[in-house]
Amino acid sequence: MSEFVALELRLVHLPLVSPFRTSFGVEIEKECILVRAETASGSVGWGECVAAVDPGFSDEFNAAAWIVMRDHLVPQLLSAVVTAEEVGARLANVRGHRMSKAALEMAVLDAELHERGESLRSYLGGEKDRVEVGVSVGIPASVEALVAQVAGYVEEGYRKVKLKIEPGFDVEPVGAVRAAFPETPLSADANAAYSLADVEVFRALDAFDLLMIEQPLSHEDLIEHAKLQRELHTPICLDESIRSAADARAALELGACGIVNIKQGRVGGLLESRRIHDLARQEGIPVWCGGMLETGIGRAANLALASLPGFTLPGDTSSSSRYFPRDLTEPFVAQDGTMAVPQGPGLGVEPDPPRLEEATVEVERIEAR
Ligand code: SMG
Ligand code: MG
Repeated sequence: MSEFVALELRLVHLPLVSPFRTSFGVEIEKECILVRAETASGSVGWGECVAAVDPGFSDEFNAAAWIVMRDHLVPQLLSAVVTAEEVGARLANVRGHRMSKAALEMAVLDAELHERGESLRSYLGGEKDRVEVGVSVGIPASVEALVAQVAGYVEEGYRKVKLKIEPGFDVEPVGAVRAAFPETPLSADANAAYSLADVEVFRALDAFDLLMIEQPLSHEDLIEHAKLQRELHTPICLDESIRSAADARAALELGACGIVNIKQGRVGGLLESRRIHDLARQEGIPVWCGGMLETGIGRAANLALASLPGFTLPGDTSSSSRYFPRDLTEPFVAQDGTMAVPQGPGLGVEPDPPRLEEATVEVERIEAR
């Protein structure tokens, strides 16, 4: 339980090592909002908002997230004694904006856990010291370039390679990678780029022994995913379509997927993520931790989440060097396809002050009155 005296929003820009292209757009530079929460007793907590510059992955984007946090969410957390568990209910009068709410919950939780001296992993009920990780490969210029890139990642030891697909770049590239790497656990992520009329594409992908096909159809759909799933052997994994535990329950009841990708930002926070994990586990559905090209702050939260027992498939949490020439925190490094779960209080990491200053393009401090 903490009393918050100030919350600071920071817009940061970090160069990416290479552009990341998906079916909905390309990201050349990482831009995100960090939240710094300060309690009356002097503890500090950090949160990272997974929204991007454009409303491509979802309807959330940074400029809107900044306003909704500053004007509608942050004021409700200041001058009050709140626990992380209460953040969701306290912010429920604002509809949607889950990525913003998740960032604030993360900062509140980090501060609270620092006050208690407890790690996020322990708080969430994580059981693993290291978690299996994979890598997500953007759409490249050619199939040859893709195969070469995958070769490097396989060499690095990643336990799963996820290929981004879109209409016109699907069966051929996935087939080429499968032929070059017959043993590598592979998946394909369409980011909602197809419709049921494309069923033949998925029948063809079905032949490549993929671990899963991620979000083939509309970001708001469950029913058509259930229809498609009945046509395929490969499990469908839902990402964009699952924004809450209620969505997950509906998806499982409908048979819309066999696997769930959990991203704390997409579902409104770590606590909702745990509810989805618990539900899926009860239903015998595997989950894994997705990624949103987070800096070290968000990646620390992902690793803690991925240490829960139902996360039985490798996550999209790759080494810092996969994303940034220089991360905001100490770099994360995968070894033999696994990554250590931070053990210190809260997230167990914090931004390096000079690095953070260098990356910051805007700061706004909102104080309790
Ligand atoms: O964090 O390594 C990462 C990115 C993983 O592919 C990834 N994320 O749909 O799962 C997904 C995408 C969404 C982010 S696109 C910028
Ligand atoms: Mg995805």
